[in-house]
Amino acid sequence: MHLIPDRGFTHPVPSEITPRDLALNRRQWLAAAGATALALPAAAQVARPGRLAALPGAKSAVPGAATVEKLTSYGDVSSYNNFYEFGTDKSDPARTAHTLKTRPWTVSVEGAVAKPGRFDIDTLMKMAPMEERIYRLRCVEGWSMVIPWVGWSLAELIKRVEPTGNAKFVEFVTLADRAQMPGLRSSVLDWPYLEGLRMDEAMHPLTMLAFGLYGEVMPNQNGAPVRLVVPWKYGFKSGKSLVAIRFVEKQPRTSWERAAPEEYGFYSNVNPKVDHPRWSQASERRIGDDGGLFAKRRPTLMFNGYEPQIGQLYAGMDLKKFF
Ligand SMILES: Nc1nc2c(c(=O)[nH]1)N[C@H]1C(S)=C(S)[C@@H](COP(=O)(O)O)O[C@H]1N2
Ligand SMILES: [Mo]
Repeated sequence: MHLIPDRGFTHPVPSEITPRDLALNRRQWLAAAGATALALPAAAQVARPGRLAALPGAKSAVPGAATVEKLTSYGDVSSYNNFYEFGTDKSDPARTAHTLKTRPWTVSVEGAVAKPGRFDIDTLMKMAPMEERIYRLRCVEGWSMVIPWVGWSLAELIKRVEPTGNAKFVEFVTLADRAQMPGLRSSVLDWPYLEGLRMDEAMHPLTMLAFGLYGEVMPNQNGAPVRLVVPWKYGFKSGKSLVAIRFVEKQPRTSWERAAPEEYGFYSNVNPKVDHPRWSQASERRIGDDGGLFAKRRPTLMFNGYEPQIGQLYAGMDLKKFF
């Protein structure tokens, strides 16, 4: 194993990528780049921007936890956001989320578990070793980013709270505090922002609780102090600034399903073959690509490129019906 130490981080070098990873990545890369890239790009180098407190993560061993694509810049990741609690414009959260108080903060774990509890955020952060994971994020609106998150698999928490047989789904609840979140005055969504996963999706090692990005604690606008990241689903499944995680028997009715059931299904797996009623999902604009709005669009990959890791979760399911 060859690791390049860099300001406390470790990064994979190409010699660590297995032949299988390479084959998969190369196919995805060639497809995405329109077959123009013959050589794989160098492994991502994550340097801290030096804006917030350091939160280093070790290289993750989870398959799929590092794409070989160029990272979206910290500037773009932290200034082009969807976080409706802070306004509906992409530029609103970066401007207004400074009012979010991230300490003290607790995450309540409730419902069908043998060991429910309220976890103080600083205790929660120490529950498992921090890992750096480079995931694609694909928004249902047709843009995407590549973000180096810091956190660990949600499964670590789930195993500790011991779900009972009645735990079939997991609900994720975001803070809803009018004093801190100016966007709550608008009724675009039913607050609090509520999302959900099936139990096997929540347990999948790629599903992550993220506490930071780019080697630093999470910027408020990206969902400080803790958010979900589910890389094979449209971005809205990844709830920000979580205050509760609930284990339930019935499939949750998420905020987006309540707002527009024809447009946002419970599953919302990235799927280039199933269009949103208002937007084609066949291709995407990578934020930061040369040409801005006029940059060449990239083909969207099935399950956002994570099909080898998660495809079997949906074996036999009609993905048009369960969109
Ligand atoms: N609480 C909450 N979480 C949220 C949202 C939101 O409006 N509120 N927007 C979602 C959407 S639509 C996307 S694409 C991602 C964007 O995450 P990012 O700003 O970190 O890129 O956050 C998701 N999580
Ligand atoms: Mo989104």
